[in-house]
Amino acid sequence: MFIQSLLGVAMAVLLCQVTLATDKALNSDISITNASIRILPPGQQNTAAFITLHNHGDKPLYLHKLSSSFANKVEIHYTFLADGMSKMRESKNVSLKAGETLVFSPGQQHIMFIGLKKTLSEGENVDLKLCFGDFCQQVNLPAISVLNENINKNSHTHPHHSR
Ligand SMILES: [Cu+2]
Repeated sequence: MFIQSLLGVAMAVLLCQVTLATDKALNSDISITNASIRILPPGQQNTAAFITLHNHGDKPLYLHKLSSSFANKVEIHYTFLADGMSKMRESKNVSLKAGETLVFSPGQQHIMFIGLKKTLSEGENVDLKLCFGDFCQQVNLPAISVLNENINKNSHTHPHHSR
């Protein structure tokens, strides 16, 4: 009898966990900090944005789409060295495990705004939409001139997608 009720409880707990695991991810599972977008000298078509994402939910989140009203295209890029030059390439299938923090920072993995539609001015808020699985999160990126950037003095800009 005792064993049976114990089994019943165990089953209930198990079923409960299964139900939780299939629940949809919530917006509250992601927190966004240290957001900014870089203002480059006039004439640049592309720029980089930086952000820290933290998944405090209990399921992995897949960042599968980024967009902004300020750019034709928004991509995630990673940087690498080739022939002594810093290069970058699009990073696909970006995900955050449960509890994971993902940092986009100057000279490292970053968010690339391609084909800027407007000239950015200091302090202006640039919208960015990040879509994870079945929900999207909107964030405002304050624009900061590359000259005022003090996060990483060693960071440098490089021609992007030039031929
Ligand atoms: Cu880039």
